[in-house]
Amino acid sequence: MESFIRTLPKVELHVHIEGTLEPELMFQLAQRNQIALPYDSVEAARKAYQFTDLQSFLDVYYLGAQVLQTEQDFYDLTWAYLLRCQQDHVMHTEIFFDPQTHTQRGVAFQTVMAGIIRALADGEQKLEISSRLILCFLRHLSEEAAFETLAQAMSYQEYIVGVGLDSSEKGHPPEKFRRVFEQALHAGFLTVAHAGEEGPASNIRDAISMLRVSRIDHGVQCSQDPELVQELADIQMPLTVCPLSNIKLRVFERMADHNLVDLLRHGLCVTINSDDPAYFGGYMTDNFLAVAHAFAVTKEEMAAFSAHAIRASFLPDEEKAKLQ
Ligand code: ES4
Ligand code: ZN
Repeated sequence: MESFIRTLPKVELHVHIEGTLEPELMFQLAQRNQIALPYDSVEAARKAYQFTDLQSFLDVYYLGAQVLQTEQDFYDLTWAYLLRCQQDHVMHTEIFFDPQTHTQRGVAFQTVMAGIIRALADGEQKLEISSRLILCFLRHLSEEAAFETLAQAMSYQEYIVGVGLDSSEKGHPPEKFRRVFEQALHAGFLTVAHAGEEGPASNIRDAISMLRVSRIDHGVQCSQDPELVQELADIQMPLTVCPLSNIKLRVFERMADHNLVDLLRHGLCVTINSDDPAYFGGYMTDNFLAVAHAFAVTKEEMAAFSAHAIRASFLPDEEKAKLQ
């Protein structure tokens, strides 16, 4: 099983590029940009990555992102992630980025885009890894701020396939961004949203009905609402589940308590993803292995997670066919 998982061709649909910032690169960039970090060493940073819930993680994640200043920083960040994709047999990846985390600090939208896009182009050329970019609005910020960010994205439609919603779920329901998503959909962006990570199952229903999402990010709280689980199976709404993330943020106490295998066996389009691998202790292969270790799953079931990800990706059908 272990070697089967290592070489299994994978597709990642839920990774925040800022969440791939390893402490080693964080220290390198802090030095390059003359930015002080609240950690004495790489080891101290890793030791500080102990979270009790989503917010306790987000505080650390936004702090780390401050070292990202120049186009080259965003290139280095993205390139390092793509090299990890190569190791993990990730053939295609759909990457979230949080422009507001950077524009709020005075880093230009253009700087963020240019660095990421250049690395993704190199990834296609040199590593044969295909990719798409999804812009996430920070849901703890205002609707107005999201509209401003969407306006900036309009000149990059060639490079941004969709928009999403991340950051603090509690107190910031999908409804808050209904009008922003309407405008994004009208402009031709696909939509996704983090929903039912630590927020209620109703957020999943509302993301589908109000934000017209093509996928639900996380979605594991659907189990609170058995009728919703059946509907998700009926409409084959993809869930981008992040097993190690859910353990680190205490959505589930132990991997054996996770519901992704139950949901898979119930016929849902479940996928496995890494979320913020530098903070949660593992990339794609680590997430697949953690699931296989905790459950009596077959190789066919593990392969189904990959098949679902191909189907749920935003690639055109011809490109999907090549991955199968
Ligand atoms: C995130 Cl795990 C998670 N949830 C919500 N927003 C996020 N941004 C980065 N990681
Ligand atoms: Zn996420």
